[in-house]
Amino acid sequence: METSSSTTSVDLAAHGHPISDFFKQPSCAEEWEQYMLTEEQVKAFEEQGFISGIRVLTDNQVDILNNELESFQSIGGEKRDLFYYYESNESVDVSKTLFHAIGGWRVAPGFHDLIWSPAFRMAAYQLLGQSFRLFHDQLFCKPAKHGGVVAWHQDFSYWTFTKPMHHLTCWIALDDSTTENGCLYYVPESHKWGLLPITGLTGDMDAVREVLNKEQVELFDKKVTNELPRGFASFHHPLMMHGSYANYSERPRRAVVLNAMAFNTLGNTENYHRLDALNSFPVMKQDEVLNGRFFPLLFDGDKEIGKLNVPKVNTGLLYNGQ
Ligand SMILES: O=C(O)CCC(=O)C(=O)O
Ligand SMILES: [Fe+2]
Repeated sequence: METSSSTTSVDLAAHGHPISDFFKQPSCAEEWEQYMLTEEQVKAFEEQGFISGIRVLTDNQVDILNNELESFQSIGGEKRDLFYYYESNESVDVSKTLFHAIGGWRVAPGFHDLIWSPAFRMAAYQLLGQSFRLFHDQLFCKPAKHGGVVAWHQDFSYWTFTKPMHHLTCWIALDDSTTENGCLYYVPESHKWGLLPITGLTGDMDAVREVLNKEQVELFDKKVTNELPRGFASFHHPLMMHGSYANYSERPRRAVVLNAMAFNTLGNTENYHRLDALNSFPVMKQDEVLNGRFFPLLFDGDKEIGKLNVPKVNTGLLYNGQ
């Protein structure tokens, strides 16, 4: 990967555009077509709350990101401070390990340019139904043999310091991800449940059961696995119930997650009760659009694809605010 190092600064958020040749970018509307989700995929997302099996990275790109990820394990000083969140082991059960970090896109060129992945951007545009920004990225890594769980949760339960709810998550496998090494699971249609309270991210896997009603428990037991080869992604709705079990296998299970939000998402921090959790995040003011260099515009529909006919979700149905 060639980066233009003479023009890069320590905080890569200074660059609101790709800084390397990590991806070849479409240069006209027609070149976006190869990345377009079908009508059926868009419908499936509306009905189930997720879609899966979308290739976002080549093998070589996965290798580059895994090398950068390895360098994050021993990172210190100025670079370490760029992360909004960094926990080498977030597991409540300390005999297991879950590396969780937010903000890698500010630190290393591959992760920086990943947010401009054309496959991610086209799909996210279709599934959000409009132009969007980066909210943030995340790394979730479980080492071989003793990888910790990510308890069942809805992403938006952690994001109520923003509004309205018009967000999307893209989960990208950096290792082949299977039931053995702790792949993600989804509860199809749980995105229709409304917003549930936070019940913890890294402790008791099933803690959320306590806040579910009888019907929800029945659906909960119909969870599905989201096995994916490295380089492939799934996309899920901000109210989608998802989680992942421990990794006792001989292989690591690493993943990078891209969280996107509609271009006009606002801060909602005034009465937010977990402000401590936002200590290292950029300042987000009540009722002000989250824009500027920490929330780069990743896709401007009019500019990128003009009048090209693209299947998109029904935004009123999926994102009617919470
Ligand atoms: O990687 C995992 O196991 C959890 C990921 C997650 O919570 C997410 O993508 O929103
Ligand atoms: Fe999540």
